[in-house]
Amino acid sequence: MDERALQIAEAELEARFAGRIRATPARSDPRPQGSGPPNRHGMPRLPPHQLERQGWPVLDLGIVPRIPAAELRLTVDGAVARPLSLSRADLLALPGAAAEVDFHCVTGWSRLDLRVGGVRLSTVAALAGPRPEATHLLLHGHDGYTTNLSLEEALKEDVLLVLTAGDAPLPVEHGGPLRLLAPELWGYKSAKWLARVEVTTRNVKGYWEKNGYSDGAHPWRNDREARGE
Ligand SMILES: Nc1nc2c(c(=O)[nH]1)N[C@H]1C(S)=C(S)[C@@H](COP(=O)(O)O)O[C@H]1N2
Ligand SMILES: [Mo]
Repeated sequence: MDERALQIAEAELEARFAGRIRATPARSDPRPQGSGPPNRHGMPRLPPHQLERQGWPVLDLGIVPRIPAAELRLTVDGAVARPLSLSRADLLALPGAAAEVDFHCVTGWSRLDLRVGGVRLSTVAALAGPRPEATHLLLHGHDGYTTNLSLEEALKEDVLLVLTAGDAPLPVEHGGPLRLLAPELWGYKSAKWLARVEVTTRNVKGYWEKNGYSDGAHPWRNDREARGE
């Protein structure tokens, strides 16, 4: 797909989901909990019961896959018109994106104003072309981790496939060479060492969503534990 066609496909996909994106809790909650001045979307900068940390803590299941950047492959498959297998060079050839984001871990820490770069997930989604019946994604990490996202959360402009943090390649302990970052949801939605984006036609829960944490994962509603969803 040439760059112009990709831009159009991405704009069409965003238009299809614009209403649902605006209605997500992190953009529409009339009474969000938390403290501090408004963040980029009008929510309090710190969700309830969170403590700001200066560094960037590391949290995962303890398996650290080491994928040389040159061997990176991202599979995008499932309910899509065009399944993809993207190398790092393929990702770098796409329109790039950078963002300053806040990162909130459900265990109580928040790291504010992280500078990250890469490619918007919506760009890669547009390239693959989710079929009309697609509703969710299941993200797969090289460590066997999984997490699920609704398309209205996944297609937000601040959801990035992250290749750099600060001015450096994303460190391996934070999911390098490639991770996802979904800053408006609890950190467990932000899959590290991303191997595969599976587009699904129903909500298939991931590791923590099946093991006790909330599937909605909305920080400003203190939405932490699964409640028999
Ligand atoms: N592949 C993979 N991704 C993962 C995890 C994991 O165990 N494996 N843990 C999640 C959790 S619970 C959090 S809070 C963040 C932590 O990211 P960080 O270590 O970069 O702070 O990664 C998320 N993504
Ligand atoms: Mo977490």
